[in-house]
Amino acid sequence: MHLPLSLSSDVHRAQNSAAPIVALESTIITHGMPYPQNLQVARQVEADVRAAGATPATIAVMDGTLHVGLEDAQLQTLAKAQNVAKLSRADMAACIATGGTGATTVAATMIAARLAGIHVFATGGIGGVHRGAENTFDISADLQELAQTPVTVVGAGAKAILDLPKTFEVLETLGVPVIAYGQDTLPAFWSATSDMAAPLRMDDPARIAKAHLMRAAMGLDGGQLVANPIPAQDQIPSDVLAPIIQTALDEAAAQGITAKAVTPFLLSRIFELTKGASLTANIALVRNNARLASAIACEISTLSTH
Ligand code: PSU
Ligand code: MN
Repeated sequence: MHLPLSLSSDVHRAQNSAAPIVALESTIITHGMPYPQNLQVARQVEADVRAAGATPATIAVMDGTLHVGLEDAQLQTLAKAQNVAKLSRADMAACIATGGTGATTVAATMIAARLAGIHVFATGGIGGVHRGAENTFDISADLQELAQTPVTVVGAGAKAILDLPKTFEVLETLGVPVIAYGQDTLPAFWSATSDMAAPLRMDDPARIAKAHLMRAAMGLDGGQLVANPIPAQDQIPSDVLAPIIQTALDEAAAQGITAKAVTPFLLSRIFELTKGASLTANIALVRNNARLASAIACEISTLSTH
């Protein structure tokens, strides 16, 4: 079976010259942020990657084709679209096979990045173990993907709507390296720090690049999670957010929100309850992650060609 995979002209050019490429996801555009900020952020993050010396490859399925690198018109279509599918490992192939359109989550973006030979991917924060997972069993497929697909994912840790200690326990069980960038504690998405000690710490993109390549040299499956703290001036302290997250969680439970709808519901309620402050912080952290991912991608391409 032939896979309809389309590279943008920029990504194609970068691939041919072994230049650094950074994968970007599209669920954050369709399900993570409201229009029109989602479109502005998608364009801004691509510009941040270029300014840092790498080529951006935003990934999505459109009309049955897996796109690695989107043209601006395609970004606009996605940003404005209603009811776009949110694709993960389970439903990505079915969407492509049936000619559908869908945005890629962290898991699906990692799969596409691997197919296109891209080593590094920037997002906001990965999915993980939801609070109350002992009853709902709601654990993001992002975690299993990190255990099996060799892509280094740069995020501000996992989203703080989750049960963060359980999320990091599962990553440890799955053998996923979690590397805090520049600090000893794990970041907590909208907040730069937490009381959780980081399993690994690195202060330099070149080291992260070497660790990525060493895993490949050892034949280890799976990727790395780089937990990059939001810049201190952009963060929202966790004690300010805690009651707001709790309100959003209570509303989700009362309204019977389940499965894929949980994360988008919580993010949009927290946006409303913080009067937009959560979105401002989310934008700052995504841009920060795109810059670090670009630096890592540049180091990987230097190390690979010498
Ligand atoms: N980072 C953000 N906002 C988002 C996401 C990441 O700043 O909306 C998305 C990613 O696509 C991630 C998904 O894979 O949230 C997690 O969804 P779930 O909890 O349903 O697995
Ligand atoms: Mn889920």
